Amino acid sequence: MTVARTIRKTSASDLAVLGGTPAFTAPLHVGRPNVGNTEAFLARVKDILDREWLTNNGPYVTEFEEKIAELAGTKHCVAMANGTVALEIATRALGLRGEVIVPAFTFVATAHALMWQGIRPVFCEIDKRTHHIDPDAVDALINQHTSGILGVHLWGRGCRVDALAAVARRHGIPLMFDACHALGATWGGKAIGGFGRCEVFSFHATKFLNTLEGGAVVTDDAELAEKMRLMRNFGFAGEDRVVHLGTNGKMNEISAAMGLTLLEDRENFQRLNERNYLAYREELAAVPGVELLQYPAGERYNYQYIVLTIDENVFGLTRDETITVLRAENVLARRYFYPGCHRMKPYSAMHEYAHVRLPVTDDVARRVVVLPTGPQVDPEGIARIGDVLRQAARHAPRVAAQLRQ
Ligand code: T4K
Repeated sequence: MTVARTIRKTSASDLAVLGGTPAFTAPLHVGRPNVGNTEAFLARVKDILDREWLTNNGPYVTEFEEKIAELAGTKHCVAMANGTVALEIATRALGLRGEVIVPAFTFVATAHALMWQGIRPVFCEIDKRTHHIDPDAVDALINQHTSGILGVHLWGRGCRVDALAAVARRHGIPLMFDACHALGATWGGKAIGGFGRCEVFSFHATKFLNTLEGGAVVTDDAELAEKMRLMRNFGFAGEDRVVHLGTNGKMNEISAAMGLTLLEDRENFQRLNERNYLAYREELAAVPGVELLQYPAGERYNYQYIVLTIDENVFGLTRDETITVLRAENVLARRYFYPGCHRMKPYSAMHEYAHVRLPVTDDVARRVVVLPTGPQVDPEGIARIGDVLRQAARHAPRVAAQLRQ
């Protein structure tokens, strides 16, 4: 545990950015991996080495797929090397081409997975309140080139599945989801994983459940699952029988061993993240100009993302100044997914995107701060982070003057 418990911030001069001692003795990262039971993981690794079966649909991958399908409430799970390859294979298996509508406020892999295979991502506006793709804006972007809709359950909260499904149905195009943040979450009481034609999870080190690197596509569609299984293994249907175009998207046994080990602790990680979220909610409730993105009651979440939006006119500091203040305290807050995919290369440099105007995305991307959670953080540490933000708000003119010098 890296929390330094000694430093309370009760005055301006306590702030590290104004010369005080940092609140934490070691850096608190956003995305510190959940590691789980090391012995259980190493026992599985030994088993893999003893068995001398390292990849290509080994027994741990198969078991991991069964457990993820169960959690997602789907008939099939196809484990992959990472979430990006899973997105690429899923969109290709669905036959998407031409244009696909995606939110611009997402990790750039959502867009790149399309562009990588010559599909044009059409960037869509989001809802200011939820940060999710806006179904009305999707509807307005559909034309004769549109082959699908790729919704994103950003921050692990389900986006407006029903409204998106209605748009997709009306236009007769497939709907799929980037559920990379949303393992273990529900929407309308039903597990995320079973919506649209398929959904994609990421098990990157920074995700709620990691397989070091990894991803998966879940679906109820047996034919689609079979196609994706071929695609992730070069199109091989037998030892020397290639029946499909394919790539190498396979998950290896060590990754699956990590995933299985962490699944055993999943509920503990979820409870710990929820405890942290509730502590942040209490701490930040009275900080002017700081709004915590809420996880509304009635659904299940993994609470992996603690997301703030800063109103600089009220808080007194810009988002980037707020991050500087936190980093001086060893709280390595991050700005995600800044500045939005439409403002990143290659998209921002392409004439097709020159006229894209997404004011809500721009505004949200300019104001979001993500804070650390997971086992490295506890309510006492969160109280320290609350102190920092309270003092920063109270003494904002002095802090701003120092930072703008
Ligand atoms: N769709 C969405 C919506 C996504 O969010 C993502 C991935 C994808 C698709 C694609 O899935 P993958 O192909 O990645 O499976 C991270 C991750 O690299 C990325 O997986 C993730 N989304 C994205 C939201 O965040 P960065 O730039 O924040 O990662 P990185 O590597 O700088 O790590 C962040 C912090 O975590 C570091 O400051 C330190 C800590 N860390 C990281 C690693 C890797 C550790 O403490 N230990 C570690 O092993 O992108």
